[in-house]
Amino acid sequence: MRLFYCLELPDAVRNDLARLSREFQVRVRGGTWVAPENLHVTLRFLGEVGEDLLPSLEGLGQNAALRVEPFELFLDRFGAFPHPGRARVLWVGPIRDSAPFAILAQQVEEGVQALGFPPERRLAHPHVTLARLRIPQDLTSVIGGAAPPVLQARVGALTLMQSDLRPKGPLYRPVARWALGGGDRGV
Ligand code: 3AM
Repeated sequence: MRLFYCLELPDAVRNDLARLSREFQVRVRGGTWVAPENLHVTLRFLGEVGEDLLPSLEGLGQNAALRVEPFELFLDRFGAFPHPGRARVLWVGPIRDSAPFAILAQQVEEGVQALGFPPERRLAHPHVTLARLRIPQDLTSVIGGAAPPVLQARVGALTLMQSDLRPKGPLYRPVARWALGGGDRGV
């Protein structure tokens, strides 16, 4: 199974992001746009994983989720990876660093490395991918010309998500979900 840890977003925030995405779709050609129901914040991509690892991955998620209380993630800037001048990924994210996000990401990273996953070299950067561009584009003026987003998402849980790749786009299904700071939200 293909898995990743992520933060799910409230419906209202996904709806707002979907509207912003549609505005960009008019101006940016050649992108693969993330479906509104799939908009999320990735913490750690795991890739293809054997089912035998699930209990360990679930224990890890539970432990990590206990380390932080529910928090507000601001989504107040547009950006691009690797950079706007040569964009491959268009995203929305916070202007300021998010300490709870960084703690969660670090907990998960340490946990997966302890399970034998190779280290993720890049620091996890909180973002919601809106689009991926097969051919890199200069989005400097598109991003610079857009009114900054003013969104805020209440993050109450950590999710282990399964991704099934299909020709019409991935299908995401939560495998497990843990309330931040404890409690039980189930799936
Ligand atoms: O939320 P984003 O878009 O940053 O790009 C994929 C997405 O991240 C990423 O995992 C998230 C859920 O699919 N992803 C997909 N394949 C990947 C890979 N081989 C990958 N990240 C790293 N390596």
